[in-house]
Amino acid sequence: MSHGRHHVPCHTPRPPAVLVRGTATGAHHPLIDDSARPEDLTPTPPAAPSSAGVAGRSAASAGHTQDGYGAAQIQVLEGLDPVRRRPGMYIGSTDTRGLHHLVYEIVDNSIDEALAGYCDQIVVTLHADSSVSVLDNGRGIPVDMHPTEKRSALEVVLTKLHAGGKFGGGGYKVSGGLHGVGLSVVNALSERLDVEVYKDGRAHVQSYVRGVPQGPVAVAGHTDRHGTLVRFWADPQIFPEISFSWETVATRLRELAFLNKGIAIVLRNEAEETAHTFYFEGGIQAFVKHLNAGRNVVNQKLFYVEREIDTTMIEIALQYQNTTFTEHVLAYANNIHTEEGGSHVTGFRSALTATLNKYARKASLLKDNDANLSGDDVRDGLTAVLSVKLQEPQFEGQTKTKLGNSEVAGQVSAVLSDSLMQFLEENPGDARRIVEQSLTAARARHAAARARELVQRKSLLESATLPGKLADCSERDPALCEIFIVEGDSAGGTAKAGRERRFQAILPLRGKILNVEKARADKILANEEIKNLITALGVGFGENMNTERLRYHRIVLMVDADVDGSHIRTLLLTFFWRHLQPLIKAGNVFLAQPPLYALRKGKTVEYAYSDAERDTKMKAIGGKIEVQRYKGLGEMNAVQLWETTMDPETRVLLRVDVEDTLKADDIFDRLMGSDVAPRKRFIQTHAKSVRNLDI
Ligand code: 1YM
Repeated sequence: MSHGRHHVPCHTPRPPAVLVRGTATGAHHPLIDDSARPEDLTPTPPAAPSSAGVAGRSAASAGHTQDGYGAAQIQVLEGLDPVRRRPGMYIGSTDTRGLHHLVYEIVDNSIDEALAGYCDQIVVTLHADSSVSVLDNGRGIPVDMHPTEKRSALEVVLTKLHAGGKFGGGGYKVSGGLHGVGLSVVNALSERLDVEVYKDGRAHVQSYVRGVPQGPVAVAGHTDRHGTLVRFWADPQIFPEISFSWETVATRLRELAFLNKGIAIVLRNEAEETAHTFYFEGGIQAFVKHLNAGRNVVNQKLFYVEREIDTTMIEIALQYQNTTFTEHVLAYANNIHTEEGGSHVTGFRSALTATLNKYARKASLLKDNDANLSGDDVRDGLTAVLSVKLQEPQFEGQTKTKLGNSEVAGQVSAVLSDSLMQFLEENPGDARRIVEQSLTAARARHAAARARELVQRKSLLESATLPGKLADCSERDPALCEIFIVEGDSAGGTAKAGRERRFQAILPLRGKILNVEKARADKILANEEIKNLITALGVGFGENMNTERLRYHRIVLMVDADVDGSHIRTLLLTFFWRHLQPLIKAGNVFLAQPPLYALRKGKTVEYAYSDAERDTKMKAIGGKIEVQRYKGLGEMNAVQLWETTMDPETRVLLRVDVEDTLKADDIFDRLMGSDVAPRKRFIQTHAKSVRNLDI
């Protein structure tokens, strides 16, 4: 980091050590204790600032017109007039937010001085009279005569809107949005402002009223200290409310202390005689720890890098947590919280994603066939602070909190890629835990995407024409219509031949349909059988599903009474439960109950739907009975199928009715998810316990 801005030339003659007070405004100088003689002047240490910083001085008075000050005053008034007329342009607003901005503008000057390497202490005092003072132990604002302005540099800084820019160049003007014009803006919006500069063994003082100097810079006495003290009284003509909030100021000072490690920032409350010091040796590392306090962290060792690249200072700290699965990435450019992101955030994100993927593949945590982790995946549970400091920040966006400098993206990305890869390789345990957290996020993301894509596909499905395989009924009133979803083309053929065509439709499904529990939306909807089913039912799919368009009020699943059949039934039920749940809840879904046995004696045939029924019926019939076990629907002819399974007069249908939906969710999860063991157990326990008889 380069040091300092250009010095104001020091060879110009110093202004006479004259104190101007009791001027036309009649304002009292709050920093001056007239009772003390100049020899008594004892400098107070920077850490304990007070208005006693200058304890006394010789009082010589000078009239404005005598030293030609009048003209300068008019000039100043005109110079700062735009600020007083349109304060919002300079500080955003004149509400309490804008009011607090005044403090930050001054503190920013001290921070700049600290970043230039000349200052390590800043003391902010909230005074009992609603004024605020800021003291730093930097070099002190130059007080030499300005060569062209014919006034002291200090006065120029406090009265010229673009003084900061003019004096600057070189080093970092890191501070906020006003780029060095901060002091003059605060001065313009203050009912009064006093400044003291401790420099070269002297204390220089000057006082302003609404931006107008009440005299030239005066030497008030001797001092060993160095630094700048600015105390201001916000102008009630500008601000409806002029009292400051300790909490608000403390929050910003804490943030600044995090962002600028090694600077001690003290906040004093004069009325309550309290003081709080914000000082973080670790800087943004401490910031991340603070953000993650009370959370369960994933990587024990925090990642941290600080590097300068092409005059851009880059600092990144990050640590994953799994207490909440949200992303907390705070990005700053020149100490400004860039809420709208920008180039530094872009570089950060791309490097994080690329590096974690690269590492995950290298460490075989991602296999060749696995898709890359996405940006969202790698930011799940991430807590990070990214701080860049650059020479000429460009702020864009709605609220001017988006960093525009495009070169910063590559700089941040280069620094992070490099250092993060090294960190992961040196801390394999933490690295594995981070990647695993991202992998978990990826799985969750896929599940969510499934749901989203369903919605997007709905229009496609709604416009489709009825599937060719559907043997539709002629009745148009859905309340009177039934559809049999039949396993296999051959059983489909039999059902078609046996049905009552007027109100019964048949849709044959070829083989096993897709297990929707394990497939993503795109795959589900690419599945021909499922597409046919959805179009036949007519209700659409996803978010805009409309059950009122249901074309058949009875949906009957008709499968073989064997293992394959029960599997197909489970697959269908899973699909209905996951994607057409309202139909189940409305009681539209049924299971056909084909008989397990045909019991023949001579020309009469009886059917049994269970082993128990078979035994009872055989006893009742008596004699020699031919028992046929149906292994599939295909073993029945059309008439038999009609009589046993489809005829509303004689058939038995089971209505699918799920009372406890949460439990059902869990069951389908275990039944159809990727874990095999629970599925096996469940099927073995429940396969034969379907009850809930209807019709
Ligand atoms: C309580 C507010 O303003 N501190 C401060 C400001 C300046 C310097 C040091 C400073 C800067 C430079 C050289 C330089 C400023 N100087 C100027 C200007 N605290 C507070 N501390 N010497 C001292 O940048 O080269 C503007 S701000 F323009 F006069 F140099």
